[in-house]
Amino acid sequence: MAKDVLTYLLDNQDTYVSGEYIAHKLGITRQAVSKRITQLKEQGFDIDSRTNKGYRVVSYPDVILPELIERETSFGPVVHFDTIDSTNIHARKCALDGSPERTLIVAEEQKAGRGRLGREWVSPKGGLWFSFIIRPRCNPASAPLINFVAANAVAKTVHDLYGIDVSMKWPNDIYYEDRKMCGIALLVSSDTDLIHYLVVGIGINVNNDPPQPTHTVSLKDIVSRPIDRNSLLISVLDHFKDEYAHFERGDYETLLSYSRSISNTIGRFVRVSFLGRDVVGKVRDINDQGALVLEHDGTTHVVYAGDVDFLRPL
Ligand code: BT5
Repeated sequence: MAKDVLTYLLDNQDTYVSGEYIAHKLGITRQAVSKRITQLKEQGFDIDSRTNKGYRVVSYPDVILPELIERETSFGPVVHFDTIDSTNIHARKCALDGSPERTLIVAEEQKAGRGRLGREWVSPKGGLWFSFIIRPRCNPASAPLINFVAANAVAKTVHDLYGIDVSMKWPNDIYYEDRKMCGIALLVSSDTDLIHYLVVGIGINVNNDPPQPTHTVSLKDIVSRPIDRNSLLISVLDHFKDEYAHFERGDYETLLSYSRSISNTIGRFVRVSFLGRDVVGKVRDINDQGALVLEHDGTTHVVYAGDVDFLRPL
């Protein structure tokens, strides 16, 4: 992302930055700086101006700020859209075009957001909808474990930032109590031995109204206040980096033991459906490949993919 007046203001949020300094750094006139400040104010930035001191950002609007994300995380370039079909689809195009690892696509709203198996993902303004590219050097069979990397990252983030305990419904949903707050969708491209790229798509209901209030929930309703989506995104990316380090080291035990600890699926009687086939049983564990281990009438079933329905309340 090209440097802009905003970059200098955000880099120095605790102090005032002079128009002259910014103009000098960017090679533009002071009038051009002042014009850009007016534009930013029109976009909802609260910028304090002081004679002889310069400018300081007091607060920013509820939009994702690529400059801030690039500065505060190890992810980027950040490509930001007001509206897009799906950040996953765009990230896949970028991956095919050779974009580097950790390229991040984020959109204020998606018109064709997608869940798994082509299902619709409702993505109005106010939510956090983003995708990024990774190229893990590992066997394609390990790719589903990235669901747990992402789920752990979201769960740890909301615990750290808001003190909320969420649970993970195998394999890719984050629930608050019995309502879905977040979904994760991976796009994987590989041959039999090697992963070419993986797109990690994460959707979190944040400041938006959730699509079906009895089944879904937004963070703003859990904490009863609006959420700073930039801080939320920064923290999820940070935690992702840490969880991904376990994965890259092959330390699946550390990764999965946290996932198991937040699982709402282990111990439940479930039906797992995949492409028209159902398996029913009590969930004993999530194994080291991330598969669900079910037991039914003394027989053990290992299920690698599917949708879980809980058959009995806890
Ligand atoms: C998921 O699929 O839960 C994965 C969702 C991933 C969305 C992100 S947003 C950024 C990136 N770009 C994309 O296009 N996608 C990713 P799945 O397990 O198949 O669940 C889909 C089901 O969740 C739908 O059939 C609905 O029942 C429900 N659903 C749809 N929109 C929702 C929302 N905003 N919040 C909670 N549940 C929703």
